[in-house]
Amino acid sequence: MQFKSGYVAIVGRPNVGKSTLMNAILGEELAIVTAKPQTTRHRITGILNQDDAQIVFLDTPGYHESKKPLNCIMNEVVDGVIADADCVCIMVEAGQNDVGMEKELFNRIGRGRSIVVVNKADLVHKNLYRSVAERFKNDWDVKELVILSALKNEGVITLIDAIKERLPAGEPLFPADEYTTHTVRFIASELIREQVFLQMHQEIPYSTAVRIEEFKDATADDPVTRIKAAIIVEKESQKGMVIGKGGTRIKEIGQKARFKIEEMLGTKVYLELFVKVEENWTKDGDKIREFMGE
Ligand SMILES: Nc1nc2c(ncn2[C@@H]2O[C@H](COP(=O)(O)OP(=O)(O)OP(=O)(O)O)[C@@H](O)[C@H]2O)c(=O)[nH]1
Ligand SMILES: [Mg+2]
Repeated sequence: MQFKSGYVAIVGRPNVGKSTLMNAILGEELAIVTAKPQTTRHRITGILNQDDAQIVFLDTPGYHESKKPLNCIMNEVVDGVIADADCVCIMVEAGQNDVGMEKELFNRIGRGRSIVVVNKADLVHKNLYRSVAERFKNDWDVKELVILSALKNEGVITLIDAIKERLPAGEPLFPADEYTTHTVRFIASELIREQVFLQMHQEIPYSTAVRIEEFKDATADDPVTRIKAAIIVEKESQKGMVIGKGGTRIKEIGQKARFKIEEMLGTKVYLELFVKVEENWTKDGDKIREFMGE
């Protein structure tokens, strides 16, 4: 059997479960997941290593039609990933009615490279599966469709098999013992942003970015990873909200994020967080690109 390798994009509108699927496939909590839409802002690379294949998954920000600069740049990330991928999983929710935006993506990507992934199957009755599948087969003429539940990890292996059939023969693209290309520094910044998304509401998560200012690895002499990070907001009025009464909110964000960073690194972590205002950063293309880089 020939070894196969390639890039597989996961695209779709915000909140359909793209990051949950990638984590389920990898068996790792690599991409942050929250109940809020537009959680993912970067292209997140997760590598599945198997005996007969290496599949490099590219999780993407939710694609949508807002004209805000931050959203436009997030869409650019998706466009770039689509252009590079050998195969693209276009994800919709089982209960989703309007699939106009996804159809446009499907037309652009092409039938041969596309797999329609219908997620959140656990939320609809099994009797509906057939009509959901037929809709895409009849209206779109899809070549491959998989109905699954990323959250319950049901149907995921079927998807992996369908992907493998579409991948070209080739050598591994990355060392076989790695499940991501991201630095721990980047993942740490994401774990802090995840807590902001989980603990803050209204516009605050969407006005926030995280910048790691210092990252000192644990050593034999100092077995603690020392991280200093700024939570960036875009208005003075948001600063107090992130800090909270008597500093309680930022303390809670820090504690929860520290716990997850410790789990990832397997060392003790000292995490120092502070809040910084960078006026209107979500409207400034250069600033956004700085935060979208690693
Ligand atoms: N019931 C159910 N919920 C799911 C499933 N997959 C994901 N979710 C939930 O849907 C929400 C969004 O999941 P994400 O994985 O962050 O979705 P996403 O598509 O990556 O979202 P963005 O990054 O914002 O584009 C979370 O609350 C998940 O727990 C599923 O199969 N079933
Ligand atoms: Mg996501």
